[in-house]
Amino acid sequence: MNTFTTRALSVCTGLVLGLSVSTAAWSAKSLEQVMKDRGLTQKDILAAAKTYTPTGGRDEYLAFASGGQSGHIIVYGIPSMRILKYIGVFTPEPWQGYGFDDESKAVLAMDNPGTKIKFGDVHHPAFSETKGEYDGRYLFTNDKANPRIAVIDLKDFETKQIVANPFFKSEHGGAFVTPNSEYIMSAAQYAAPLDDSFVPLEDFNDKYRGGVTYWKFDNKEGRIDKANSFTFELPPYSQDLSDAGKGASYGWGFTNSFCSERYVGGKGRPPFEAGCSAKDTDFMQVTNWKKAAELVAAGKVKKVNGSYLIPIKQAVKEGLLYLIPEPKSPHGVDVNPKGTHIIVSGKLDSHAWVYSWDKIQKAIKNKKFESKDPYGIPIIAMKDVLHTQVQVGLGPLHTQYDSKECVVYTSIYVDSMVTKWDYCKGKVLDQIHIHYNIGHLVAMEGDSVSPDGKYLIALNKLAIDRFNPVGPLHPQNHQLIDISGDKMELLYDMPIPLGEPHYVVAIKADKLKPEVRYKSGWDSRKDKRSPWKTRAGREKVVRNGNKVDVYGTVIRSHITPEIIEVEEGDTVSLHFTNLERAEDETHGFAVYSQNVQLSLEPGKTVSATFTADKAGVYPYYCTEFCSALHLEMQGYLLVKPKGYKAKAGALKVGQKYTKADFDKQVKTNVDTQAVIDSVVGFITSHNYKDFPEVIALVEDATDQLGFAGEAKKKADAYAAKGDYQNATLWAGQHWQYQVKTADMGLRAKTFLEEHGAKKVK
Ligand code: RUQ
Ligand code: CUA
Repeated sequence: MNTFTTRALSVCTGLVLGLSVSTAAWSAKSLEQVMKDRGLTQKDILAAAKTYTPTGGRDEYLAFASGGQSGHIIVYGIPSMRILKYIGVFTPEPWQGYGFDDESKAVLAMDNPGTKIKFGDVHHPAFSETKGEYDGRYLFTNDKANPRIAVIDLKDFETKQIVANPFFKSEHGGAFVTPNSEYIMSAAQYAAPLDDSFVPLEDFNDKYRGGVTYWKFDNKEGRIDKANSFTFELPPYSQDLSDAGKGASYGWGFTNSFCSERYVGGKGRPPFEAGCSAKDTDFMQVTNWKKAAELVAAGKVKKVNGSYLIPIKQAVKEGLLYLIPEPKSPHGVDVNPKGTHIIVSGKLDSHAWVYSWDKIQKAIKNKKFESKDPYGIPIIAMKDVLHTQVQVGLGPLHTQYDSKECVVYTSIYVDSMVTKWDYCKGKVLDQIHIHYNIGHLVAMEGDSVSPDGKYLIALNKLAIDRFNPVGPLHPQNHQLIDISGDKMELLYDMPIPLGEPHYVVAIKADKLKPEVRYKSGWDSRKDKRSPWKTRAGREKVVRNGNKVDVYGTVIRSHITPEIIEVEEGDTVSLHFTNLERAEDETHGFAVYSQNVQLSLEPGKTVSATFTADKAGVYPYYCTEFCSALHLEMQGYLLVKPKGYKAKAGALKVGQKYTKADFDKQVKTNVDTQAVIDSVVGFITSHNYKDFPEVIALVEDATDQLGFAGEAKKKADAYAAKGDYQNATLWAGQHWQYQVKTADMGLRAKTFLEEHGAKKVK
């Protein structure tokens, strides 16, 4: 029996044995027994049944959590709470080659010369929207520390663009999206001069400023259009979160502030926290982006340092900017799905305040203001626009909307709970205790015009005793809550071991249609064919002075070229294209001591540029276990000393092959072909064309078989010349391709068997 059939058979017997063992284990212990052994209650079992996702099962929603100081986005499924991916956004992420290949380095360097800044403080992710519904195309998020916004394409879950705010020195309140992704809102937090100059704190009131930027999003290009974005200059009130109006309030934006006292601590004065929480109210800033955009388009807004800036004076004159008092040190501002009400919570108040857009609009229309702030901005009296005020608990922060009208959930920081309440009638409906100190919370599609309800996730700031201790730095705790009934039910604790997620957005999983492969030779960061795209058989090395470009390819299980020779001092650019079309056949690429780690998903082309400044031997290899011969996916970069003369004579072979070796390999290949034929027979005798997954596998298998044919031709040609050394090696390569073909074939066959394929002939 040849090696391949032995392997296939042993896999089969392993499966059968495995099954019988686990069946025995299942039947040996009853559910009651397991519950008793693990101390589980009926309620636990019910919670488990609501979240447990059997092998192969998928989640109904996908959550995208900000990764806080990690600079990443974390993707997980709901209700299983299984982490699916970390997306590198503001921080290099080697698994995805992010920040290690030339293409993604360029993303991290956008508005960041020399990639000096290597981290981001990610706070608020937001989905792109169409008519106020999440459309599953893009995700935006902010960096609070180095005021930036990133665009992530949900076709491949990769970061495509980063833009830095032209005016701010910090940016907490972003990203918030207008209903058709016309603009992405992001507000400053800590007031500062709007340019990079030094301004003494004595001039705080006059020269320090805040603001809110409306980044124009080009929906066709999928990129932020910096040139047509604009910023409202705002007073030095620390702007906090924003939300875009929708429905009734479409065209407007709402931005909180705290420290409207304009207090500056330090130098022996009481700290910021005392001075910033002295007044009973702060200001909500109401901005009209639609009218502002018209002014910009009409050429009526001036550019400052290359970007549109609407001075406070102009905004007031044009009726674009208003203030409304809101509760002490507010945090969240959340517009309801219809856009008729706005809920604001004051961190130092126990109430959530509901404002009526209808009343706000009337006050603006009738020019009914109670006064002006020191910067001349009209202030609308709170009593004129308040709908209701509800006692929800101590330290309310953020509010999420349910699918049921008027029902909302507010996170209560100090009391560590979630309050469910009715903002129309102004009454509390239910409360649930969580562990500990909740910040944000999210309901399914909770920021859209049609929230789904169903689940709520509490993003707790502290985990304390919830998980096995792992040192002084604890993971974060996301708690899953069932909100489908009248009473909220806590279902699950999920540790998040990466940064501090501030906010999560959750989208129905079937709205996302990520691709499984790129068009061949694709530069994923620029979304177009790479100039370095290389096809099989066209690999080459091009030297230009001391610049060496390597056009290479990778495929199971070899890297071409396998030997790269350069000279000490050369600038080397490696450009690799993954030739695979098979799903999940990603190859990696690392070179000894060059800080190179590429991730080559099927079809992708990426580059790595470095200076070969030291003569030596540098092995390189594939970093993803991609096939049985993954470890053999290797090569050598030889950096020759200047003026090096090659030795005479050919490479000495480590092993010699004879006709007998060749014949033996040929026999193996014939036997393997028989296995392939039988698998192919099985597939083609079934309705495999009804299964797109199988079609893809068959295509890949056919590809591999094509390569096998080419290798066989070479083997036969060498054999005909009596060169059994090369004939045996090429016959071996033929067998390698056969194994890959069979691997694909068997995967397809198993899939058909498991998915009830029908016999057609
Ligand atoms: S934050 S806990 Cu959105 Cu940065 Cu509220
Ligand atoms: Cu390719 Cu391992």
